[in-house]
Amino acid sequence: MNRRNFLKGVSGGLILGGAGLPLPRMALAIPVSMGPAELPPGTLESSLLDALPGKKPLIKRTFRAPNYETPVAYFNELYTPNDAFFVRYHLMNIPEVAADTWKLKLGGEALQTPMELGLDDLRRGFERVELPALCMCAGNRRGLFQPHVPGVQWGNGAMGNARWVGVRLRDVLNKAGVRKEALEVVFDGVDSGIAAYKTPDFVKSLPMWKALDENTLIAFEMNSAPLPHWNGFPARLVVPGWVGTYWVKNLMSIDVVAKPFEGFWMKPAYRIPLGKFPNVDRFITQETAVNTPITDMVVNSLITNIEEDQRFRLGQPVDVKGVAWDGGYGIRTVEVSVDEGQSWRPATLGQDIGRFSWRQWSYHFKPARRGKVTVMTKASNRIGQTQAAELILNPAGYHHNLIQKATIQVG
Ligand SMILES: Nc1nc2c(c(=O)[nH]1)N[C@H]1C(S)=C(S)[C@@H](COP(=O)(O)O)O[C@H]1N2
Ligand SMILES: [Mo]
Repeated sequence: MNRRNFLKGVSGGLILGGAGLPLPRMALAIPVSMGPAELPPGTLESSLLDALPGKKPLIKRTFRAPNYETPVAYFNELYTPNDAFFVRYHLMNIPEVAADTWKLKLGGEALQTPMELGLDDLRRGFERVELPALCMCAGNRRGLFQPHVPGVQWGNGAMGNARWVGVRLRDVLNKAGVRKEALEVVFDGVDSGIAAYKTPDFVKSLPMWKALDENTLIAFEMNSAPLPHWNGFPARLVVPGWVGTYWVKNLMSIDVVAKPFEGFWMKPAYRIPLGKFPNVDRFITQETAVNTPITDMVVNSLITNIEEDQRFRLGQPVDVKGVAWDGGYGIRTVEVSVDEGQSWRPATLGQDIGRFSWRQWSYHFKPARRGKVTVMTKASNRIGQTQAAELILNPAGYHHNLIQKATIQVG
């Protein structure tokens, strides 16, 4: 947000954090940004801080279906608190699941033994696996695409990092037996559409290789607590490295099938044009001549502790903090420029807690002159990919990974 939005924001784009709002400590007394100023006209004004049951106030982008993003100040913590974790649904009817009667149905023509598993069967019958991983919506920062594209006008907060606990999908599938003709695994949650809106049911599929990857989990805990209802209670899929759309929540059924699954949310939704992105993880059974399902996240970074146009005194050190992530190769470097991109210096990386988690970083400098200083950040991963200098346009506004910028005022 720029200075103008900051001032007018008290009645529009900004809400002042205060005693009444349980925001993170670092956000108290400072304004909570409702998103970058570049969001389409009206987006900031129509977004509110609002709490779903059991959640802290989050930035409400839409209510029907519930789409709430996490204020960026929370991303200064390594793990995003469950009650501040973003919420993304496509459908309006999201019934609460009773843990004791819930059953996960396993079936499909390419599964040997159809079965139903309760929560205790999952907990007791399989090895428990813990994995830190970032869940990010493919459309995170969609609102920053120029020209604007339709869809939820997300700012920076459609993501969160958590420690997931569950069992390997592979172990569960192997118990039921996977036939050799198996091509994809199909996942459905309990949520459904409302007839009048005619939104197709949210059903997703994975290629066998990703479903059988040792890191793909059926998770029932996040950050040492049961999943919140809004994040998939009692169990959800965790598909590390891949965008959030595959992380099906409130799981109800898993089907192993012998044909490519043709549901609306696989085709035409969640597709990227072929050849535009360095699409590393292929989903061959779903590819067409022109497009392919979006799969792994692209390398990216975010500055988390600087408010746009924040003031610093000359001589006062500036500590820039942020996070960086990719599709699971791991972050190799984060570089920072404070001279409009002429020179770049490495940031200090935080602890490596696994290649599917985001990586914290920090950068310390003393501005040498008064006036406006732009801090730019650029992450690179271990296979040499780096952030985009120019946005790669695509119809649905996915994979926004522009080099990041935050402007400070040195006086
Ligand atoms: N059942 C169900 N699962 C779902 C969705 C949904 O609409 N219904 N949306 C997906 C999308 S697009 C994203 S980005 C993630 C978001 O996870 P979160 O709401 O826990 O943050 O959930 C995924 N799982
Ligand atoms: Mo998403």
